[in-house]
Amino acid sequence: MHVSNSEIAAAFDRIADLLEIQGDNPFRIRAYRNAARTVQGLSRSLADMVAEGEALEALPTIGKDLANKIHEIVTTGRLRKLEALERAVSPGLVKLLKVPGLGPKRLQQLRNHLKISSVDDLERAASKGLVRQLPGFGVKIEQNILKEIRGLQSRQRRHLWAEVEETANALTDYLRAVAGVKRVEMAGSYRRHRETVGDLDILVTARKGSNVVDAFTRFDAVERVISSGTTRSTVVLRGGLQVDLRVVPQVSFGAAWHYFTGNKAHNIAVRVMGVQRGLKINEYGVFDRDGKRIAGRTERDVYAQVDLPWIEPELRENRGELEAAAAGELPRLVCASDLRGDLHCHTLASDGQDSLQAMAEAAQRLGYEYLAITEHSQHLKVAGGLSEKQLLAHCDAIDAVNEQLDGLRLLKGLEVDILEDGRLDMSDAVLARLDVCLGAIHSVFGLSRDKQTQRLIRAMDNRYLQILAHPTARLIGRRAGCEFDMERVMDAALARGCYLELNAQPQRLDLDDIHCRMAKERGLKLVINSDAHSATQLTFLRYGVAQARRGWLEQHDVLNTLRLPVLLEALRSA
Ligand code: DGT
Ligand code: CA
Ligand code: CA
Repeated sequence: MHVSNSEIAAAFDRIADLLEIQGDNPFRIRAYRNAARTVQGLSRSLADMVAEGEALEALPTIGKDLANKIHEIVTTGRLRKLEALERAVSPGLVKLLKVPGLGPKRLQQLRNHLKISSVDDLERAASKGLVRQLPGFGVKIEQNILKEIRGLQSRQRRHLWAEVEETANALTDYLRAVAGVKRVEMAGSYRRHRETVGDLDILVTARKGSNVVDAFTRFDAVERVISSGTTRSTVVLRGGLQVDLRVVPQVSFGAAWHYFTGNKAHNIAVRVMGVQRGLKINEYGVFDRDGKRIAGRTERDVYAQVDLPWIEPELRENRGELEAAAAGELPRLVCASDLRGDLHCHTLASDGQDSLQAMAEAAQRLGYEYLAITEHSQHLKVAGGLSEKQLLAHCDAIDAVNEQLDGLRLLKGLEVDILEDGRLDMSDAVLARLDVCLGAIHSVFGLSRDKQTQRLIRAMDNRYLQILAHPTARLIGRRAGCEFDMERVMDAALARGCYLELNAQPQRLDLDDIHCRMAKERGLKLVINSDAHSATQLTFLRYGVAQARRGWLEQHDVLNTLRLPVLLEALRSA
């Protein structure tokens, strides 16, 4: 049995929810929430730490009691405290807590007077005007509840970052063209480049009298206006994406941008640093003891007031970036222009949509030094996998294109299937002829943790395998990643001179940010690959770069920032 960090974090969050419904001590509730966040952000597996007898109390926010609970869940797979709470509280009530404005006290009233025990119950009662009759509720609160329930329903789905990119660009272009608008910037998880976003947050500065809020609600993709005032508005677009707009004065812009970029934990930590210096920091600015605004125009000014340099949005997750900033040890994050090529793409020869020639020309236009052509192997029949003979013929075709290319070198590669037992779906004799060999799992995702770990390590035992492609095989929102021991796989890769991929396909982004950081901490380089199935998809590399930045990666942590001769040398010694 292996209990993952996410499962432990989810258990703690759930305990916090249930305690809240019971009206328990707020400090205890916060302790569980903080612990959940700590656990979620760890790069090491708690189960492994327990197995190795490491002291969990050394972790921030984890005291003796929580350490015992982690121990219990890791060794028994159960948490008696949680089980007892689950028995005591009805499940519909847990969801009700998510309705903003409904504290545990009001929940009790709803339950006692109207027998409400689910979001649906509440919506029905509020629509019938029953909620307003309860002592302390009233019409206004009833309407708010209804509004929030509807918001909650539309907010439930998270959207892939890449899915909303076009909308975000269209909307900011549209707002920039509105009369009187001076500045338009994205904030929130979108600016932090999380792989998924709950909603979009946009900040605007405008001249007095500008009708920017009005214009916003008339954007052609708006389906429903949830709220609209003089300085803020919330709308839902077709397809269900919610967008929050806020109009802020120029003197506050930096403070507001910092606040609404988040994340919340980062904000709170910065605010605490302010308090330690006798300053009040909020979305309007930084204020001294006399309430005088001493900063707020730019983010840099806000950070400077707590003696920090400006911090890249991708790092703002309260995962150690504030400590690193204070110590002058922020990473110099990798950027798109550091990459010299791409080591994973497909052409018409397997399941790609463009010819070898078209892919090469596109890569040339992007200014790459190299592009590896890596079709599937025959085991993956649905994707037109190549037989040995077909692969050798394809290599000849690549050679022929290379003859005519200037500046760009096509590398002969393969995305070979890793079979269930860890063998590769191609003979060593053929693999020996390639420049690059990626190995990937495309089936039997559900092996036990041990078997999956062994499968991946055995694949890397093959001396020709250089890169483990989309290592967990997850599809965001659709398929959880395979269960295996990531630390062991990374150590095995290091020992064999292999590399792991950060696959940039927006629904994969595999490895994720936390795994990227885990690799970096071990000194394992990653390869950021587009896995393009068409010429236009080569530009997907930028999503991978964003994820790498969230994982604190620098230029030297990424293999394909190397010049071609150095890269080839690194691959040969793999
Ligand atoms: P999302 O939309 O779920 O992908 O995530 P965010 O980070 O975009 O969150 P959102 O849209 O709810 O709020 C945008 C930012 O506003 C958030 O990252 C931090 C800030 N913020 C929101 N609520 C609070 C709060 O209660 N306290 C503090 N300090 N900041 C908040
Ligand atoms: Ca947001
Ligand atoms: Ca928002």
